[in-house]
Amino acid sequence: MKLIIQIPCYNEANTLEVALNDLPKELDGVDKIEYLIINDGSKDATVEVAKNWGVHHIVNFNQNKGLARGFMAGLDGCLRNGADIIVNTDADNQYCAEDIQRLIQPILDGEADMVIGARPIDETEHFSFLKKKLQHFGSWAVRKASNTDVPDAPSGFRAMSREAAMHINVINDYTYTLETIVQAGRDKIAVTSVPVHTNPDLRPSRLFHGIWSYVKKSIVIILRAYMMYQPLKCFTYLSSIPLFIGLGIGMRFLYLIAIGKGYGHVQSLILGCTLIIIGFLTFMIGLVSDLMAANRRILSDTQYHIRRMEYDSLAKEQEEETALRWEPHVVQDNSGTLEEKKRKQKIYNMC
Ligand SMILES: Nc1nc2c(ncn2[C@@H]2O[C@H](COP(=O)(O)OP(=O)(O)O)[C@@H](O)[C@H]2O)c(=O)[nH]1
Ligand SMILES: [Mg+2]
Repeated sequence: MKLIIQIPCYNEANTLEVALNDLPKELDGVDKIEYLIINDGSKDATVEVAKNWGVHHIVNFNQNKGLARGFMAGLDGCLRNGADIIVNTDADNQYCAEDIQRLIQPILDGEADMVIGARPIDETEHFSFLKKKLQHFGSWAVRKASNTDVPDAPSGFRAMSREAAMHINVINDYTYTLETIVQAGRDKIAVTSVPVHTNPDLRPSRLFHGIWSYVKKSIVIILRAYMMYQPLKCFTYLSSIPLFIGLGIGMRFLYLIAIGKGYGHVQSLILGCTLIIIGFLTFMIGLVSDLMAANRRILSDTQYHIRRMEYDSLAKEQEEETALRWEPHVVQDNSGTLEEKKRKQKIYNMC
């Protein structure tokens, strides 16, 4: 059983070493632990700190691409290198690394494929009152959208089985935390949560740029993810509003005609008809989106099988290679087709 602990980093030279020093060197039920950092175009000495510390893998972006893409690139690096379990934690040492055993236990026991570390949000001193409320609200919305019972959805401290990681796709650029839970819940991946501890704050959050930008981005991410998975339900709810108002106005018009007072109410007839048409078109968009969602399901199934074939053979190659040589190596950005990835894989082997 191989565990890879990944840490997304953007300008984390000051705190990364503290976070790395706290990581466990051995765990029950795990034969091998490796460490991977994702350097997302840092302008400081993040990579040097990671190299000097001796992390096994560095996924390197020359330019900042955002946490969500960094997270996905990290998963890619972990899967290539044969991780059976992947743990994600933060470079500012926010999460207590001693809880990693607790985090991976449900996966080792075969009870879950994704485990989210739930922080004691109300007891966290450096979270403002508003941030605490927003985190609770975000978690509630994610629970509704994902049909799971995750108490702390924005938590970045999480463990994933190899299988779950191969199913995950993040399409927004901001954060992976909310979307991955909606995806996992809707794809019927077993998601659970365990309580975890946090460490004192080493620096302020870089992702929380004020209430409104946080709320706006979170709402868009949750709605988008929900629409991807439940488009018919979503558009049916949306279409029902103009449809019922339009029908109400239309009935009133018919009633007025019936009692001989229809004259002079043509405007309400036009409004009623317009609302009914809008409602009908919205419902039709729901039907089309539902067909697209069916296609997306087939595509993601195909992607999963391709990933499985690719990652399993790459992981085997990596194992043979690292048996000959052990030193930190740089994984380049590997977006693109399977063939392109294989070409890049050669570059990666030579680094
Ligand atoms: N890849 C990547 N990671 C980032 C970026 N911004 C922040 N991070 C990392 O995401 C993690 C959480 O960021 P942090 O500022 O602590 O946000 P918090 O979770 O709100 O406390 C840290 O490990 C950061 O280094 C980014 O633009 N790209
Ligand atoms: Mg933090």
